[in-house]
Amino acid sequence: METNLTSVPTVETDLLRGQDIRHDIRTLKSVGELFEDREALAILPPDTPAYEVFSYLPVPEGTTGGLFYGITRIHPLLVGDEYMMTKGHFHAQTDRAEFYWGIRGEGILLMMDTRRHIRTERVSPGSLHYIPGGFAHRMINTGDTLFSFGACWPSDAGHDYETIAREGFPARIKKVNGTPRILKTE
Ligand code: M6P
Ligand code: ZN
Repeated sequence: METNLTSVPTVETDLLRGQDIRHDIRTLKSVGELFEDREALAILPPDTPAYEVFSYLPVPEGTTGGLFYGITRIHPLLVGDEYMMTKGHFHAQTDRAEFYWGIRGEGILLMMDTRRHIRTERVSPGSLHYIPGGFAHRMINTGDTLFSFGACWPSDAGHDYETIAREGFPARIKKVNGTPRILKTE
């Protein structure tokens, strides 16, 4: 008996294609509150794309035992002297871990545990990063080109954005004399 092959998504370097792929564009307007320099933010067009997320969510959000896959592309933008970054989040199910890996360009992974201790890793094409449960995570584009990274996380992890929106991370990544610096703020 013959049966049809199921069509699957395709990964093309830092693009995810297929009928079940979600594509979200986050504009400067939606991430503006992350940045320290509000005057620098005010002169940039609010609808400028800040970063894009392609995601493949093959099971419903919240499913135990499933996995999600994503590719994020952070545009090379500076708000004042601060590099473009993701919002960053803890997982709603705090013990859930995640893998990130570098695909294109250069960046920094900023992680923070619940005691607000930070850990940073340099991200470049091919680098692999394990984010343990209980660590908030944010990616920062520290280069002059598009920075893309992959992600794989449990489908019941969820996103807690509120804690970061309220308390932030205790470090900012800025361009100082032409190079990225990790500046602790507390
Ligand atoms: C990765 C994953 C996603 C996340 C995205 C953007 O692809 O961690 O879960 O949504 O990065 O990061 P954030 O949600 O923090 O803006
Ligand atoms: Zn995550």
